[in-house]
Parts: sequence; C-alpha cells; structure tokens
Amino acid sequence: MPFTIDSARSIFPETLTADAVPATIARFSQLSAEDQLALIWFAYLEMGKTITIAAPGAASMVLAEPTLNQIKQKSFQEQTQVMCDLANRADAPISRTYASWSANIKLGFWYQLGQWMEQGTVAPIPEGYRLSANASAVLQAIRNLDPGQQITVLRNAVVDMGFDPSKLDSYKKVTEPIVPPQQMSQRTSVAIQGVDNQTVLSYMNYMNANDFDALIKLFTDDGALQPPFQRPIIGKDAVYRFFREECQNLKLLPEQGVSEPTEEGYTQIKVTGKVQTPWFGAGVGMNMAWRFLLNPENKIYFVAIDLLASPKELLNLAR
Ligand code: ECH
Ligand code: GLY
Ligand code: GLY
Repeated sequence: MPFTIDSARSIFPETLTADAVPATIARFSQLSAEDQLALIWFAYLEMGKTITIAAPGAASMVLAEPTLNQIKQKSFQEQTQVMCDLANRADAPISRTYASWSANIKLGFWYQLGQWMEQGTVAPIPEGYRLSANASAVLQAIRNLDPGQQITVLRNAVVDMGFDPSKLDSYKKVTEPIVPPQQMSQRTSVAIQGVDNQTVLSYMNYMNANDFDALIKLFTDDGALQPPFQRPIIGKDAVYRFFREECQNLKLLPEQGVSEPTEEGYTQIKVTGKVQTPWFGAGVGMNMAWRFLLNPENKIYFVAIDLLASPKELLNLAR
C-alpha cells in the first residue's frame, strides 16, 4: 500500500488552516478559572449582538437536566465553585459527569447556565469583574477572528472543560438521541465545481441527510477521518461512532475542488466550501476544506476536515 494514515495526513500541504484557533485556546487555557469564565461570558455577550444561537434540542437537554437541577439548588458560592471546577478540569462529581457528555450536551448545558446567569438565578460573573491583562489580550485576539473561528474557539473551550475522561477508569459516553436519516424526497444534492467523483459527492449528500449507515460504507475498513485540530479517528467502527455522536444536522456546502491521480491508483481530491452547524445555521458559514484520499476502488482511505485560515483559502486548490 503506497500510503499510511500518517503519510495521508500531508496530502495538499499548501492548505492554510486557522492556526489562530489552537493558538488562542493555548493562551486561554493558561488563564485562571475565574478569568476563563468571565472572558467567555464577555465574548459570548459580544458575539450575541451579531449572531444568534439556536436553543439546544429538547431531547439533548434531558440528558443534562439532572445536573442542571443539582446546580440550581446550590448557593451562589457553590455554583461558582462548580463552574471553576469545570474550568480547572478538577476531579469533582459534576466535572466527572460533564466529562462523559458529547460536545453538544456540554454546549447545551452551558447555554442553559448562561440563560440562568443572565436572569440572575445562577451565580453571575461578578458585576464590574475586571479581566487580567492576559485575559484581555486573549479576548482581543478572539475579537480579531472571523465568526467561524470565534465559534470554534468557544466550542473547543467548552469541550476541553471538565475532568479529563482519559483519567476515568470506565465511563459510558452520553450522547444525543440519533435522528432518523432524512427521507429521500427531502434530500438535496451538492454540485462541486471541478469535482465529479461519486464518492465525494455522496459523502456530502449522505452527511447532509444524516444517513450515517450509507456514509460509512464509503470508507475502507482501516479508513480514517481527521476533524479540525484533532488526531485522526481511525477505523470504520470509530468513524461510524463519531458520525452518530458528533455529526448530526450539519450542513455541508462544498463549492469547488481539484482531483488528481496519485500513487498506485489512488486519487487525491481537495474540496473547499462552507459548513454550517445547527447551533448557528446560516448565520455562520465556516470556511472549510476536505482533503480526501481514495483507494483504487474509490473508497475513502483518509479524509481531513480543516477550518481555513481565511476566505482567500477557499480558492487555494494547489497541491
Ligand atoms: C457562559 C459563561 C461561562 C462559561 C461558558 C458560557 C457559555 C458558553 C456557550 C457557548 C456556546 C458555543 C457554541 C459553539 C458551537 C460551535 C460549533 C462548531 C461546529 C463545527 C462543526 C464542524 C463540522 C465539521 C465536520 C465536517 C465533516 O465533513 C466531517 C465531520 C465534522 C457564557 C455561560 C462556557 C453557551 C454553541 C464550531 C466544523 C464538515 C468534522 C464534524
Ligand atoms: N441547537 C443545536 C443542536 O442541538 O445541535
Ligand atoms: N463537530 C461537530 C459538531 O458539534 O457540530
């Protein structure tokens, strides 16, 4: 075989990803828990002026509800402690529960806390809280990002909170209920300028239809998928689990691409375009690239999904 997952990761090396996102997260994670919470609060309020966040789905909120009710019953001081424990990734009961949740449940949990903080029923960020100089600088760095990058920083900050799940002996991941795939009559088909490969077109169409059973059949058994700023998820079973746990209701809007044969009958294809998350819908279009490596049977051996550095990168189809 001419490729390994490791060598596949560097196809289309000219792709410029939004490195400002992990750089900002790294600076953020150096801040005190108090500063982290206040900074997100300020960033969230500012962003709320221009972009609207959708309420979490009721079914996913049911899963966070027992924990939310526990928090509601606590004193302001205890509530602040719970939030600081989450930011500090401390070993505390709620931090452990939080660690077992999928990204969307974590986001829904904070969405609810944010509403209660705004109403004053959960401990707010103290009136007149002053960010440290470092925290102010990180907030300014977030302001300078484009909206797709800003929501990625927020998401990653939230996902990173809680006790480190790798330190738990065993736990059952708590994920949102699976929505049924879209009916055939409701489905849409993408068109990609410069790419007519059926596997790539089907990847986009199946993902948009939440049809993960059909989608996973496009992959080789040892195939891998690399989400933005993450290590590849390797093997059909793990990729399938990821689709069902983290990929519902996304909208992929690919625009253009290039396709070229590479070693021993493999094909490499880069596609660029926009992606919308159900949290922000059409309000935030993230500038993305997909870098596919297909085997001679036209199955996906590797695909990397990248958040791009700038809209200019949408037109960069060099290899
Ligand atoms: C408050 C203060 C105290 C602390 C906190 C607070 C609350 C914060 C809240 C934040 C909410 C943030 C949200 C962010 C959502 C971001 C979603 C993103 C989604 C990106 C998805 C992508 C998908 C790409 C993929 C593609 C594929 O082809 C394969 C699969 C996959 C204020 C209380 C914390 C409430 C809701 C960025 C890019 C295209 C890789 C998934
Ligand atoms: N409201 C967005 C979601 O639940 O994914
Ligand atoms: N990264 C998948 C999602 O939460 O939208």
